[in-house]
Amino acid sequence: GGQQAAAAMPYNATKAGEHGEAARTPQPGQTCPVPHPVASASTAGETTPSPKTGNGAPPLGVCPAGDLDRVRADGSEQRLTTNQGVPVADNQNSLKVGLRGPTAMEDFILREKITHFDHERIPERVVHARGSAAHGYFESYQDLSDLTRAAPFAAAGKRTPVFVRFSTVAGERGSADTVRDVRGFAVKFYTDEGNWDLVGNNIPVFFIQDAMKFPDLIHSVKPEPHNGIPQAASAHDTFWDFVTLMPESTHMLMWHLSDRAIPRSYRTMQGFGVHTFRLVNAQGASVFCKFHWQPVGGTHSLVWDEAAKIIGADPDFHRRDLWEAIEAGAYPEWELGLQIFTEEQAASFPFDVLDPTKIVPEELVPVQVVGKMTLNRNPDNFFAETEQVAFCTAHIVPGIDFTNDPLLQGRIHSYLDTQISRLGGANFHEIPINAPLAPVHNNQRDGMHRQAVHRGRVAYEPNSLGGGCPFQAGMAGFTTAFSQMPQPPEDKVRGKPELFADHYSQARLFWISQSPAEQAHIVNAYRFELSRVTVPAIRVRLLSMLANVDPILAEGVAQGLGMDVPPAMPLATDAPPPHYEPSPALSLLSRPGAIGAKTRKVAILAGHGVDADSVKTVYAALLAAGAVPRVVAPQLGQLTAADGSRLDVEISIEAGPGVLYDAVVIADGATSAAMLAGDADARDFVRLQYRHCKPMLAIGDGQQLLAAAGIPAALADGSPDPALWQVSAGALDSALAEFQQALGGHRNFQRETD
Ligand code: HDD
Repeated sequence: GGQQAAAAMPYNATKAGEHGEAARTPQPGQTCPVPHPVASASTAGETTPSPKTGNGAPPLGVCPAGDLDRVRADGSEQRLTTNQGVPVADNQNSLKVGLRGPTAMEDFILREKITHFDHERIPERVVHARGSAAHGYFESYQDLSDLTRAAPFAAAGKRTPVFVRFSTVAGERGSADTVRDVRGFAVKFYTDEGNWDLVGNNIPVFFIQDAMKFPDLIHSVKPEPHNGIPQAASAHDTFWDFVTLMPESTHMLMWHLSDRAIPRSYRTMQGFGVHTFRLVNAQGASVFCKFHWQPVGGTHSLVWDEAAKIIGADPDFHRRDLWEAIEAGAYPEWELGLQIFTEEQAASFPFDVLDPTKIVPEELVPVQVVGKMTLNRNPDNFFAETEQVAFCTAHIVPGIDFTNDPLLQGRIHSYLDTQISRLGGANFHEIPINAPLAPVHNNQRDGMHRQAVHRGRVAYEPNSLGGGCPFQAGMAGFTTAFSQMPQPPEDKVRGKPELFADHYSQARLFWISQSPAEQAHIVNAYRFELSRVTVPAIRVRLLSMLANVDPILAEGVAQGLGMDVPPAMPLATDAPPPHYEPSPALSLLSRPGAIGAKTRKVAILAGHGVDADSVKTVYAALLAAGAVPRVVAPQLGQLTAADGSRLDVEISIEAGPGVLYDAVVIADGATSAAMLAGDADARDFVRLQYRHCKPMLAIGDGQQLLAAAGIPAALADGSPDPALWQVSAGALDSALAEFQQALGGHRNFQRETD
């Protein structure tokens, strides 16, 4: 690896020695110098190798990495060996009986290598197969011991290591990132008192109310079993057949069809624990709690046309974004918010807090921010860490407890169980990424791939031969160990509480809380998804469901499908539905974020004859604002500017199309503008930037490209477009300041015509 090493070896000098008689007297193997780790590099540029892509591991940040040190392997300046540590002389040729003969059975080196390769794959996760993860830490803002004795909240400033995996749900491991889907948001806290996994999503509710229906839900959304189509999409018959027969999914569907399901970045999503949990303090007093992760960078999403095109342009869009932000030192951050309420308060709510298809509106119970999570280190190895990490909702620690939410209750079983088949046995907790930092001592023994070497005769309890150890931490109370909150017993029954039957009030709450642009996106998303459904009766059923949510919504979707709104689906309850006022917190636009232009990707379009000063001015200003500028041109190599100077092109338009950038600047220069105006890729670039409502700045002659691409100079009603700047070179400075300001707002939907 490494740029220098690659440059020093333009071809493989020992290749010739593998052939003919020379093969009987092999040359010494090649070695290459270890690349020098560059501390703050991004992987984006060709000239900026990252320590992650070289052999050397970077210096360790905060705590979590510490314990993986013992298992880190690094081959730099080492000789190649078999798995038994035997040095290997020739890694090119199998052992043959004569140069043209068959391969010898005794070639244990070949056989070991191939056998290992044959078994490299493990089963992918049955859901959430596609994901990406990073290390970091959670820092508590305050001492929360009055509410909970959970270790991460024990003191202000206390840091707990975390490993966080983001994922899509339906797609297979190799599917694209920007599909319409719920995103998983799973956090493993390595606390002083064992691992706590908060296995959440970026949407605070779920499709179903009871774990009994989970296999049905997933079977309906996964590729259809007869033909394996479609990949990573809910836009097909079986999904819509199922959910329209399950009216409890109405609320979740509103979120699923909103822009929440096509995030701009993992860094710009909220996360939610979904279920109501309990916090328990050292005295055994308990309150209910909902967990919220709030991105410091604000909540930003893609638009559907863009998301669909990114699937082709960069299927790793979210994975790359997370990786590059961390490599560049722009560490993603989320604040942890809690909604705390008592059992008595919960009893007064117009919904059941055990129902995972309901939120607790923030107007009813405000979110109190209690700490911040920072992701500051990429994994060293995708398989060892991201793939092998095992999250389990059953992993809670003293101070946190479950509630009787029937979806959560089923999950407590599922996650532990699924790891046994996915990771090949009951000892998956010993895989380094899963091992707690807290010590583990019990009498569980043996099993596949056991790593620990347990000492002594005693593997049972009670014992006297081991002095009674490991001893029970104490049944006396809540202070020394995990104890369940006592719950009064009830009769066994298969059924649901009465309030679970209200399927529409909160779906309506979500709808009336959205901005007009967000509402339009929801209508369009229903139109798209149901247009992909082939059975007309399913469309009718969906419309009869939406008729219970809101007439404008139902009418909009019906129009999009060329249908009339049918009579509303019968309700499951006679009880009058609760009334909710709009909740502004439910709109993505309510959380613009505090990072402004930081980490926004901005293309500077240029061709030969460009005005070098305009490029340099914009580049420097964007860098200073923390944005990520890239010189994008019709072809790689160098541009000859109007003043004869030369500029490096960072990526070609073909390889870096418009959907991959948050904004565009078109540089000044008559020849450059003419070159871009004549280039179909360049015209598409700005058309899509325009269509997707992104900030655009054209300097001087650069405006010619906008004209060639047919970009309107004003909005449809004749008013000026607030996200489009067409300026002379002289007016650049003030326009640039406004443009940078607009980067923080991400998009201007006033322009939208979809
Ligand atoms: Fe689940 C994985 C989140 C309901 C069964 N789930 C999984 C992951 C996330 C969630 C984030 C991926 C973890 C990772 O990155 O490795 N799941 C949720 C949320 C749910 C939910 C927020 C509802 C509130 N899940 C749910 C139910 C069941 C499962 C009701 C089963 C009864 N989920 C699983 C699983 C998975 C999983 C089969 C697949 C891979 C894994 O666990 O490790 O156990």
